[in-house]
Amino acid sequence: MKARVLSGVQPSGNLHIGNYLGALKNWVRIQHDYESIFCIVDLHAITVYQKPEELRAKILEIAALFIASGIDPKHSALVVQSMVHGHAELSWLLTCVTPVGWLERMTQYKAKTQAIETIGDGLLQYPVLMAADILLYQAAIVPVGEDQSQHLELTRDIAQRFNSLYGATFVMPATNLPAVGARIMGLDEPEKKMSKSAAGAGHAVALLDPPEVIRKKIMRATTDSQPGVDFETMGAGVENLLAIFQAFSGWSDDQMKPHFTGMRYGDLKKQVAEMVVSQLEPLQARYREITADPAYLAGVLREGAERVTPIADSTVRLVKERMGLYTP
Ligand code: AQP
Repeated sequence: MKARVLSGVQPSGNLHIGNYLGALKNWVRIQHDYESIFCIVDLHAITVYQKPEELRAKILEIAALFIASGIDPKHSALVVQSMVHGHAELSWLLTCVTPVGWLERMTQYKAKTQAIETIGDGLLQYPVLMAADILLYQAAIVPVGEDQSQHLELTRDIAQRFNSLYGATFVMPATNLPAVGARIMGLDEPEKKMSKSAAGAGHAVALLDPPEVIRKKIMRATTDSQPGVDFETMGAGVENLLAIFQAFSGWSDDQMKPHFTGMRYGDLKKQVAEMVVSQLEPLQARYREITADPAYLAGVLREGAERVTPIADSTVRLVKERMGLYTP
């Protein structure tokens, strides 16, 4: 039996090239080596307010983008998190073994709650729900961007704590980061990671941005005051543009260095923009085909939920038994 892979994306905004290079591209690369489950984690998205109609539309948009990016629904299960009850149920069971101090230490929790007056409990519980997503399927491999490394460590801590309290139950999941593109930075603020919720119009390239918008955003990206690319002294903005090029192209370091050394920033940006446009145009064409057939997408999501529900149910049952709940 193949080991299981699990990962997910929140339907909380426009998917960007950071999500693609940090997560989706890697999923596509490894999906056939494993039994693969990819989730649209809508229960995570509602930890901050989402307009209901927009959220419903976003869930389908993200599912279509998974397939357009190369996820093969005949092999990999595409799952809307809220369609499988085990996610929420296991999350509660794991909440009961998780010290609150572990959750308060999470950097994403601290960052997300900085600007909020009333902090919803869901934001604190977010990493427990993520642990539940992974442990529910006994996933061995979790391909994510670097920002999720801390949450993965916490998942292992929760699994270990549960195993030591109640006996060996959970597989320890390993973090799988892409070699290049694990942390794509904002084009306007290269010291901050590219993020769906950042406000700036030039911050992120969305996967569905038209070519002209992509070109404009990349040509306006923040660089530094040097005349051209110097791999020894470059600033974060230039490093980020090169990372974007390398992650999309698949070029090695040995190809990157001689090609870009000394190149003026205007030319660098043009080459990055054309690389991104050339990679996203076929993805966007596939997206349009998929969304032209809503019944197909609905079928993929129904079938995905049906495929994984027995796995989820058996884990929840095992956990309940281990904890001493009544399971006739
Ligand atoms: N900038 C990034 N570089 C590389 N990988 C990234 N990921 C996110 N941003 C980058 C990876 O994308 C996957 C899905 O992310 P998510 O939707 O679960 O939430 P997020 O990481 O919180 O994404 P955003 O874009 O920053 O959304 P908001 O602004 O809503 O918080 C994950 O594997 C993540 O590592």
